[in-house]
Amino acid sequence: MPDLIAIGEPLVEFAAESAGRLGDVDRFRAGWGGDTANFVLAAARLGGACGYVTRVGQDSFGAAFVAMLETHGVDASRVKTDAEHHTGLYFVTYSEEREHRFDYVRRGSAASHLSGADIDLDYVAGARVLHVSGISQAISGSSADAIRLAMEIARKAGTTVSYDANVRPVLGERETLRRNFEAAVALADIVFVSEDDAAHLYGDTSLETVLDRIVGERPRLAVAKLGADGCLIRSEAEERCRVPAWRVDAVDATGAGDAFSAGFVLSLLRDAELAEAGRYANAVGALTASGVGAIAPQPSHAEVTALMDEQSPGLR
Ligand code: KDG
Repeated sequence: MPDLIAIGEPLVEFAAESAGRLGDVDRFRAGWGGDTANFVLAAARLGGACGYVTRVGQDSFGAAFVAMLETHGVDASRVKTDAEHHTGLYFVTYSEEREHRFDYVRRGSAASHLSGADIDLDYVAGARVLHVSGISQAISGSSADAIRLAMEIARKAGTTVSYDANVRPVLGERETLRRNFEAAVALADIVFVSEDDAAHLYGDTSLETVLDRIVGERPRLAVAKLGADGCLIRSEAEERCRVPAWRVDAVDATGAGDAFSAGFVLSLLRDAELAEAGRYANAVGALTASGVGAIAPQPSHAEVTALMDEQSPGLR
């Protein structure tokens, strides 16, 4: 049984190799993305025992995705192949100012047909951590139901529930995304948000207040991912901890937040203190942002500790 499982949608990724709009760029690097897939692969690369739950199409993409999971040691026994629907994909382009844009081909995808029937209760209950996200909820009503079921099972079984808001405005109305977020917060133990997530859901409300409100509900931890500014952790013990970022040359932030969350959760599983988990997660996110694509640049545990030792000897 894996320690850590995630549920959601994997995507074939085409990441632009130069700045420009879709249509102007002529070279794309093919890879993999999908926020929960990014999470689970990052955790596996860092040494975690992981499993993934999803539906892929009965197409070359689906078969290649399963093979890729297996190559990385991720349990794919709960990945179903759907003969009727395709595996989703997306293009990543960016402007000269490094503003990223995602264009998806995912409507009606195999993963958007996830439902409660795809959730193996014992698999969820047997894991130490379940990780899901706002994207997993937003891709369809049946997927949102499946996520809710999995979170409820995890909660009853004492499996830690990790939830990343990952708000994608293109996937739904603000009200629906906020409802999904609040439903998940009521069932989660650890909640991750970015500044953009918080701003889209709660407008001008300060990030500190958003974190306080989250911890005022059920979660014992709320973590704001601040990219080049590191992270801010709020615990139920009313402790606030700001952890600065490591210095790297960032090239492409796609998936860096998902890898951050994986590093944070894995670090806690390894009994790290909060600040230590924040430092480790910042290093995982920073190294992921140093290469093109969501999954290809994800670091190993040794690469993460090497960065930490190089920039702050003796302090992990
Ligand atoms: O966090 C990165 C993800 O957003 C990216 O890999 C694609 O899952 C994706 C999505 O739905 O945006």
